[in-house]
Amino acid sequence: MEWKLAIVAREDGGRSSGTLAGAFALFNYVWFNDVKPYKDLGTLELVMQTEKKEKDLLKRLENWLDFINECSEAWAPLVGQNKVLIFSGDHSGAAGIFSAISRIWQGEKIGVLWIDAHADLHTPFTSPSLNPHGMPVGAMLGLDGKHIRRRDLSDDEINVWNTIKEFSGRLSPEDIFYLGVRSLEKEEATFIKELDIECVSAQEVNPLDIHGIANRILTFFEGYDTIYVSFDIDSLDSFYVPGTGTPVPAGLTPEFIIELLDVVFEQLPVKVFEIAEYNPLLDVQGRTIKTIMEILNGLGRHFTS
Ligand SMILES: [Mn+2]
Repeated sequence: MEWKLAIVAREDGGRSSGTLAGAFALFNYVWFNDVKPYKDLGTLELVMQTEKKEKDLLKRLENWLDFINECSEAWAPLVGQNKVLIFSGDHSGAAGIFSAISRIWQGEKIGVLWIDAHADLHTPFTSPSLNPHGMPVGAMLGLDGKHIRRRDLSDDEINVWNTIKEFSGRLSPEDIFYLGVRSLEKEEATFIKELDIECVSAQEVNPLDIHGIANRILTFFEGYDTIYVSFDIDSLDSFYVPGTGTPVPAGLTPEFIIELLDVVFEQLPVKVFEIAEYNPLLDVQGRTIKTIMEILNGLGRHFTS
């Protein structure tokens, strides 16, 4: 099994344009600056959805569903048995990535380590913003949240949402571990409580106890065959990553992420590592891409084929 590099990206899931450019900027940076070992990884065919931003919820859900289907039907077969480093766009793309993972490693025990300032657990019933990038985990878990809904949906909207849930793969609440969460809406907090989802918030992270947290993650995923690490850069403190749609202060440090993921990559069968939500149009003096490259450099030894 070798690591490959891929761009699997969309940006209609968020409010600001620029996350598609972000996926390409990371790829170009690796390519033109000869960043090892990443430049030497073979690249997989890209999946990119360039639909312009829609206001209408039904249209946004339909576009998202198209992306998810392309990931699982056209892209998944190209992955073969390789491992993939993915530069993605807005975080709604994760539902497509997970649909592909569910297909590729069908029958295996699959776990998700979701590193993010947000839980991305909303549904069209509960979301205040209606941005799909706040809903990928809601889709993967097949949630509705009608009992805590902010609105009713039309029959067409419900049909598309049901299809999105069906095609986003099958994730159980006991198979996902949240790290770095610190900006929750009340509906998301309710879901985490009701579904008893494992969550280590940013406030609970003691940077001096990396091994304590690493051990919790390793114990949680004991016996799993495939781990998907979905890394939303806004899990990091906003100081390090101004170039993202929803920066949040009081987050993780790059050093912490490097040391923690070093253990995770060493000890767990990580087969997909996704870096999401980089937006170069919002960056300040290249600080964000520097942070991301620092993290990639720190983890380089795990990606040599
Ligand atoms: Mn996210």
